[in-house]
Amino acid sequence: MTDTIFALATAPGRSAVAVLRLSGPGARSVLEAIATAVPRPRRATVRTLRAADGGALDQALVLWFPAPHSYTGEDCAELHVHGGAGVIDAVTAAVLEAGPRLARPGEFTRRAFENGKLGLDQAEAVADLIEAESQAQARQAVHQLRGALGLRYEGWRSALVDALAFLEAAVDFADEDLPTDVAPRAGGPLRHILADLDVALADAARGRQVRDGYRVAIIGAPNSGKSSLFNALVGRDAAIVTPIAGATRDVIEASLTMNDYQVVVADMAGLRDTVEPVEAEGVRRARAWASSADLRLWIVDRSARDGAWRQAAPLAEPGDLCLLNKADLPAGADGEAAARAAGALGAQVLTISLISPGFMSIAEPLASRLARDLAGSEFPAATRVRHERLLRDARGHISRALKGLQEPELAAEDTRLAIRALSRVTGAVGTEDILDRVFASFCIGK
Ligand SMILES: Nc1nc2c(ncn2[C@@H]2O[C@H](COP(=O)(O)OP(=O)(O)OP(=O)(O)O)[C@@H](O)[C@H]2O)c(=O)[nH]1
Ligand SMILES: [Mg+2]
Repeated sequence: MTDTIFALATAPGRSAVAVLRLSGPGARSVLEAIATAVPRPRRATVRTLRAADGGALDQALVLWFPAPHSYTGEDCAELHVHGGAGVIDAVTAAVLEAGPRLARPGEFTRRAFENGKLGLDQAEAVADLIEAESQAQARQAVHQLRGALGLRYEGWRSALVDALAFLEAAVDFADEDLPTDVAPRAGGPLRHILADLDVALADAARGRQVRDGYRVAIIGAPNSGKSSLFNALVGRDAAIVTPIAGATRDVIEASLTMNDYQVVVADMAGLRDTVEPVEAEGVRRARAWASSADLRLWIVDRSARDGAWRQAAPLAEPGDLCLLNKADLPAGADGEAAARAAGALGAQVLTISLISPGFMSIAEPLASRLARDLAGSEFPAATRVRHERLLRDARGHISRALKGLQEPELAAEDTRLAIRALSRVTGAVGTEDILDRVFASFCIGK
């Protein structure tokens, strides 16, 4: 028997309306205690909420969702009260007195999952939707919440079950006069799914880039203007800018929205060989962050002639943006040398100046780079590392099954393992520890 849980579902603080939620077998008796009677199902009804001593607490909108037609699948109620701390506290006290306990983070959605209202992928989408900062993140999460991701996995799963039927027939009726080519018939569907999974895996990185933010690293020699660029991008003096080389040591991250996408930009230490331990650690962290970033803005002091730009060259990748900065100063030899190296690598080269506003035109190339990398990625088959890992597992098993079709028993076992991996994405097969991990990231009241 489950207990009855209760939580504030809206953000704490002053607001026009606050929503309090209840779920569980005791929801009905709570409404009877504080709202006199239970309203008609799914009809917004105005009621005076009262404390146990009969004192009026608020004039509220009360909603009643009897099981199983509710978010959690249990008896649920919502109280839309005036959003002041005094009202919320008083109503909370009255509700708790009537029996329920406070909900843990994500507990409503966990109950919805356990009662078959949502797949695990959809429960994850609920959390993503609440966390979404950009519209692209929200679109991706809504699509997943509506079941699009689960449907794709279900399609693959059922095609695998078809393939498994051939393999099992070959095992079960090995001694009877079944056509000899029954196991190889599993090959067609298996190859088809394998190709689909390859496409999905290639797209998985983009799904994560939308969900977690597209990571942009600003790299370059000390004093080249990295912090100046960082401040210009984030629109405030977030990092210290000085003429002294080696000013920035820590990796400083900031999140911004660009063309509907969430972008995480990082300023970091200038790359150079140094024996100074703090700076050396900064350089190590900068290299690590930059090499796992989705894009690098490689900034070069075009007026310099000391060759310091070379330190960043090994980190640069095709498609990165190389920015020849300080175009307002007379050109040194470094600008041209760096431009040649970057061009040879397949990086795009732009000349800018961060102190003359007219030269600062990096927003446009950055936006088109984002569009190129992320467009069409809003509905990928994997939006979390968890999905990607399971896709990879399934792919491995299918490819083994394909190689071993002459031994249908082993191929059948591999196919079963692939089915299991895909079923884990929606939680059709799952273990407690995965559930605990997924729901731990939720906020209370959801
Ligand atoms: N003339 C000129 N100076 C610039 C330009 N961009 C940055 N600077 C100056 O160059 C100096 C270094 O700039 P920062 O942005 O601190 O450089 P950094 O790459 O972050 O330096 P470190 O953190 O030490 O690695 C500062 O004095 C800036 O004002 C530019 O386009 N033209
Ligand atoms: Mg700096």
